[in-house]
Amino acid sequence: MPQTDPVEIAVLAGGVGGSKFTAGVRHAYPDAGLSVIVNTADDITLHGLRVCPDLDTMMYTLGGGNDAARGWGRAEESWRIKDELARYGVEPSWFGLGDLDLATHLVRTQLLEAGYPLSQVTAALCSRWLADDPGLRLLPMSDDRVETHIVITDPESPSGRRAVHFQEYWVRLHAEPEALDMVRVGLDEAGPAEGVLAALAAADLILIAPSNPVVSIGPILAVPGIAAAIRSGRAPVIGFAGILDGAPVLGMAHRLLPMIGVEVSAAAVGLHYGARGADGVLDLWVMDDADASSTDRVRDGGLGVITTNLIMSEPAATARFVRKAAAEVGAA
Ligand code: FO1
Repeated sequence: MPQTDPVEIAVLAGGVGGSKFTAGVRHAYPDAGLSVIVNTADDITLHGLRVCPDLDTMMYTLGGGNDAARGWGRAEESWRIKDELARYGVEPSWFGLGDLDLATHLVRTQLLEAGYPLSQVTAALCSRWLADDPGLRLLPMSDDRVETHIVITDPESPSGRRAVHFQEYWVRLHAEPEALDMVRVGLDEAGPAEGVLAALAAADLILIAPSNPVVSIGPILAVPGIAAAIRSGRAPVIGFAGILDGAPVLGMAHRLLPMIGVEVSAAAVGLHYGARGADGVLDLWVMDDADASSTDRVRDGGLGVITTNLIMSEPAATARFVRKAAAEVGAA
């Protein structure tokens, strides 16, 4: 049967890995409508400003303004305000807002305080960064405030435990303390942001980026209504493993997977997302060739699987594996 390129694509993604992946999807399908549903459970308010790290990483990366070496924040950044805040002894000093980046958070915070939902604020910010690509839309997973907190041991607390914001766990504590539990504040009452359900309904292909399954993809799928819309939709759904040969390609997912009882392996993450027919969300799970020995395990779990080279060395490499996977579900 002849296959045609998808006209509309929806991607679920987190920050650094998610934006690399999305750049590859754009390379594969330059003419498709591309809606990226981005995790916002990493968001935090600092110095009175609302910071949305995954949305910003996505916006700067796709808009060509990111610092590629650092992975987050602006290229050619300076840190004068951060240094000045430190001179005042203002905390937190462990989270760096660059001078250029600060402008984004100032604009976002002002618009949010004026009453605009995050989805519209994001569209306003993207009208600068993504003006050259009108088919590309960044959608926060929710317009409601959702924040992941990680529970760690604290001998000084009466309960022996303490919950810290995900950013504190990730950036200040480098994910070193064992993650005992996770609280997603606001998630149960949250709903999909404006445009999210419409993007999923319009999609001819849904792609789950190789982002952190616990704190990036997990929150998106847990927003009430999103997983159900994916499961009941007409579009084939393909997930891509961010774990290769038992270790994350980027980030520290290995510090969080044990907390939700999932082994640190590509096969286990695929089975965790699950097959659509069995209450999961996937039609196809894509793992790196390094994990070829565990394809039977995934298939035995009722999930379709292929392996390929998943290293996102450049957008063209990502585009190759995305197209290969799409062909597998008849959506190349
Ligand atoms: N990551 C860091 O490791 N240190 C930082 O100081 C830091 C600041 C920062 C500021 C704005 C922003 O959008 C992202 C920032 N990140 C920083 C990245 C970041 O928050 C995390 O890597 C992600 O949330 C995990 O996906």
